[in-house]
Amino acid sequence: MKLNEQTIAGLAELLEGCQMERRSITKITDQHPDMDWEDAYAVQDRIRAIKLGRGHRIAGLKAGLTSHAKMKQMNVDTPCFGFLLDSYAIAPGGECRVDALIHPRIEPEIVFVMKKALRGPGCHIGDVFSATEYVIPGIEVLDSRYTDFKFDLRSVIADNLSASGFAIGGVPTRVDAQDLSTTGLVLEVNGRPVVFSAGASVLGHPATAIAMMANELGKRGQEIPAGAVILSGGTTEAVAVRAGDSVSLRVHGMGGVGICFV
Ligand code: 0L1
Ligand code: MG
Repeated sequence: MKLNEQTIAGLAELLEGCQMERRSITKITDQHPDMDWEDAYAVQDRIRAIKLGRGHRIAGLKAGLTSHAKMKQMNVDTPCFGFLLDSYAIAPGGECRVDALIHPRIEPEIVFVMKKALRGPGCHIGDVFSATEYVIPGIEVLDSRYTDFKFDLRSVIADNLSASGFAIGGVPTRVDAQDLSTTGLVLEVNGRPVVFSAGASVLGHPATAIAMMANELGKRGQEIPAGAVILSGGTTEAVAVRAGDSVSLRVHGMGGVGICFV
């Protein structure tokens, strides 16, 4: 690690404050060019502690930057991992308030709900299959605390991967009921299909993202707990939304989920 405790705590307060006050900043590596991955996850861990201290609860985990479309859009080359809070959950068909956000974007995702804990290292896709209760469609709402979503990998890890909201819904489906790599996803905004993708856009198969997450957490002595809800990562680049937009995701064989921005 390159940063001291005090700097990590200060960065966590800064980013969390931006989220609370709906303001954006330039990426933190501009001021701290030496910070490394460990520092970035330490800032994220510190933000989680602040949120838990305020009475929020962890609702799940997220993998991010797991598709080449996303990596290209954000100019990064490695997936990364973060957490979801209970306050981020949006009921299927529910509303998401834009005035609480800086510059929201949405992503279509395949969500895994786990029945068994998973701990790396050495975790592979077969382990993910046997630990998964079901998969289900999900829409993630992103809201980077960095101006114009301009960040690098370390900065976005520290900012908990722009996490801000998620809705899951549709038909809970066995992970082996269909080939998730050839499963098609259609994201519509105001009834107009805007992005199309297949599960394979996430690292060849979305379960790969879950295995990578277990292995990455394992390096830090942590695991994916039984019961975890996990966003496996956007299958396409994210789409900007604004108040008045109604969005829906349909996933072949798994139904769909929709939300409105107000
Ligand atoms: O896949 C993701 O959830 C991406 C998270 C962070 C990058 C972004 O804000 O687009
Ligand atoms: Mg995502």
